[in-house]
Amino acid sequence: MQVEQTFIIIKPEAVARGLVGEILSRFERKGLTIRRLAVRQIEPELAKVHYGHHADKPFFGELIEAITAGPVVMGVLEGPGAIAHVRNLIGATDPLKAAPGTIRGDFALQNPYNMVHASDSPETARAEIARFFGDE
Ligand code: 3AN
Repeated sequence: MQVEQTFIIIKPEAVARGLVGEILSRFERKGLTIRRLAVRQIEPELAKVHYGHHADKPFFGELIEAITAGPVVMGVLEGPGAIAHVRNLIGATDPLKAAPGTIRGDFALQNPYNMVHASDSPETARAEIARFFGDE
């Protein structure tokens, strides 16, 4: 399997609830390697670029507010098939549909507070790593 890098954001609600260690530990236990990790406050301008594909949705404002509500922990995880493995570990977008045992299934009740963002394709992963870590 192809070794890949994927980009994650542990969202403000997860940081506020003290779940950073729990979430990172699930990725590490799976066998993924943490290549980059940073605590950051995402500015609204950057959030709007990150979620640009949702700009026309009724929940866009709420989504930007949620992701900028406080510090996040963002990172790059690496491993064979990392993009799909991380999507499996976080679960479905809607916490109501996310299976128990996944991060969203275990810790989230409703959108936009679904705890974690993760890239959904190699193209998105490359773009998001460049967007958030490109200047380092
Ligand atoms: P994912 O994060 O699983 O890739 P996307 O890209 O469809 O899913 O959605 C981006 C973010 O938008 C989700 N993480 C979630 O926080 C939020 N979101 C998606 N659908 C809704 C909704 N119906 N109401 C509020 N927020 C939503």
